[in-house]
Amino acid sequence: MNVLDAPFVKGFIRMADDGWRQGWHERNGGNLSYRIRPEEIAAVKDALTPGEWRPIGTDVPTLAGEYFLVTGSGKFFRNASIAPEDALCIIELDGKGENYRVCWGLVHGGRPTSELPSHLMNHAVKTAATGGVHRVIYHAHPANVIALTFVLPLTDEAFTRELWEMATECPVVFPDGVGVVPWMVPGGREIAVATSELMRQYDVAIWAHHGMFCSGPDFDTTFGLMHTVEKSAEILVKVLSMGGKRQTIRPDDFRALARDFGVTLPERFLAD
Ligand code: 2HA
Ligand code: ZN
Repeated sequence: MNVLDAPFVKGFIRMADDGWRQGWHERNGGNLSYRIRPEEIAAVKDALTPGEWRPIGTDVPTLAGEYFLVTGSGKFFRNASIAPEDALCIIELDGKGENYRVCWGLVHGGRPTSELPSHLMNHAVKTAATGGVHRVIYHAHPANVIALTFVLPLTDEAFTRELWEMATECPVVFPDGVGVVPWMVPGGREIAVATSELMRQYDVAIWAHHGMFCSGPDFDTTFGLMHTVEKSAEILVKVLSMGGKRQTIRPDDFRALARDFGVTLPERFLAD
């Protein structure tokens, strides 16, 4: 099969386009990666032309031999649907999970996303935590979440509680809460380790003064999670701009919601 005809590639490109249209991907901002299923890679095997092995910059032994579809470093989400063979690539990991090689895409050269260490370490943590159900890691630069990192305390507790309060659906969509990474230099192993530590507990990690990472089992769920968190952040920005909350959802309201919707909300996010 032609790579561009594969349903997982079409789903990936649609998600990249949707993120661009939301305004989350100025210039080359953001990156997306998908852990390809064995039967999906088998279907496009004839179209793959493996290049040279290169170091990932970290090691992910539990992902050895796996294939990923990822955005390219310096590539624009805006172009993902117009020139996918230039903006995207399929990479294969070696038997130790220390090196990768490009097997398709990046036809004008280049490398996978600059955030490859964070993507792959997050994939490793989430794949283990979900018994293999996990597939998608998404990094975007949504303005309202970023704005809040200049105003709220940079703690998991503050961000989780404030975001939950801004829309009743939030505790149901992300009952585990959200994690916050303090400002760090992007692109390297250090921020990848900090992010993947948070991903053990959460499906969302906010990078202070930079953006957000979301994880999920498919494109819809992962995009929907980014969308829900950013919408909630937008409401909070509006509320703060109108002089702050006069009333809100109270801890006992959250407990009642959790009971009816069958989710467990950690009490550490429900302090009075
Ligand atoms: O430019 O978003 O974090 C891609 C990025 C780096
Ligand atoms: Zn970024």
